Amino acid sequence: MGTSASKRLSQTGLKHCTLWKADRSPACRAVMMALDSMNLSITEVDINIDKGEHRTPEMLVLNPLQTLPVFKDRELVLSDSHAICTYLAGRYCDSGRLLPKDPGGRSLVDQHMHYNSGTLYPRFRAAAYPILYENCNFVMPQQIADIECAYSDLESMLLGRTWFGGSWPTLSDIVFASTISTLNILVPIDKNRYPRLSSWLFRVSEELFFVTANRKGLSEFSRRIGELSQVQQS
Ligand SMILES: N[C@@H](CCC(=O)N[C@@H](CS)C(=O)NCC(=O)O)C(=O)O
Repeated sequence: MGTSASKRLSQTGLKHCTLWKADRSPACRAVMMALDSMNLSITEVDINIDKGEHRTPEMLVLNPLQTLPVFKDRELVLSDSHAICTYLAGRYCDSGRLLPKDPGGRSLVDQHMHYNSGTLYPRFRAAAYPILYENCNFVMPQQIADIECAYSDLESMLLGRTWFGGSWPTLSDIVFASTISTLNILVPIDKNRYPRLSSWLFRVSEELFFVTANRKGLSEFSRRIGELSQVQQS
């Protein structure tokens, strides 16, 4: 377990906030991208999931669900990446750039976060966890089919749009960027079948927040999956 101030882009320091995270985790990377996108620096504590550091008595007091990320701002403790991103954007980003202030724009971002939480993320877990934790060395056919089905949904959602939530990257794109870039390791996105999704992934990968806060953990995930499975790593 190691503690540091986040030093990716780090401009406005919020000393009273702490994030417990593992770079390999897409949910943690979403929060890290949101922080970098707002140029916020907080205390970060690296947790080793493989060593069970997220299950220590101290961590269980903060989050009985035994998942990461966990976030604390003074007395407030949050343990869901979507809630953390929304809180940070609502509390510390006045412009409404990441989380639109108008009810329509805000609902669209909420809708995407529900899709991420309710559909994409469970499909990520179903594909990755047997490899990470159960000695399976491939992505199972049903999981591949479910992920392809999600790619098809996402391709439709991008019709006529450059970004998911608006004319610029919002929390929708940040939250999707972490999950979809990770799914792409497990089931590569075919650019002929999903041209809009693959262009969007290329576009979002060029954003500074992705470079500073997603790439390293994504490589770590890719390397780990490569060691444990027959999934081809690019
Ligand atoms: N809905 C939660 C999901 C969090 C979650 O499942 N985190 C994973 C890491 S990606 C975790 O902590 N897994 C614990 C484990 O692998 O034992 C969120 O978005 O924060």
